[in-house]
Amino acid sequence: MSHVVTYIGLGSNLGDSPQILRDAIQRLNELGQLKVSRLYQSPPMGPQDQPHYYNAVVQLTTTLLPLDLLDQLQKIEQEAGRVRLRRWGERTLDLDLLIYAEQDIQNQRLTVPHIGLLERDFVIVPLLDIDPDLIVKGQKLKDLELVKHPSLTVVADGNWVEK
Ligand code: PH2
Ligand code: MG
Ligand code: MG
Repeated sequence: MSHVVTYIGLGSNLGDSPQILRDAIQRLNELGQLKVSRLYQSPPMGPQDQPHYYNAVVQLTTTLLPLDLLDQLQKIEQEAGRVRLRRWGERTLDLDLLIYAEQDIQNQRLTVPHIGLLERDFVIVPLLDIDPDLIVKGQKLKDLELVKHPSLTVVADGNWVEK
């Protein structure tokens, strides 16, 4: 089994979001080796009549295959008592598989790199915390225009989570 570097986006805007994200990261820690971004708050993309999100990204180095990793992410979402009220709407916990090594994956369950990645500052800015030189779909993330005027704010530096 070889190890692959993957990135997972975390979001929450229902319940005690910082604690929900911390608990999720404890669970992700069981799937491999983790690096964790800072913790952010960001205004909602999609319907505007919902609370701000808490967002973060983790780098997970794992031996899990993509669909096995997806199964695990969905299990952790369910264990958090995931409630999802509408498309792009409020949710207890969202775990999105953003990047899986250098692979392009397209099947019924999964699109990797994640479809909206290059348009979402709440994904790109935390990704850059972990790897300032990251390239996705041939694009250096730090050169993207939206990195210069991010709409998100840092709510916790470095050690906001015990692993
Ligand atoms: N997730 C969504 C919809 N809108 N907005 C922000 N700021 N952060 C999110 O994680 C987010 C969102 C659906 O997954
Ligand atoms: Mg999402
Ligand atoms: Mg999702």
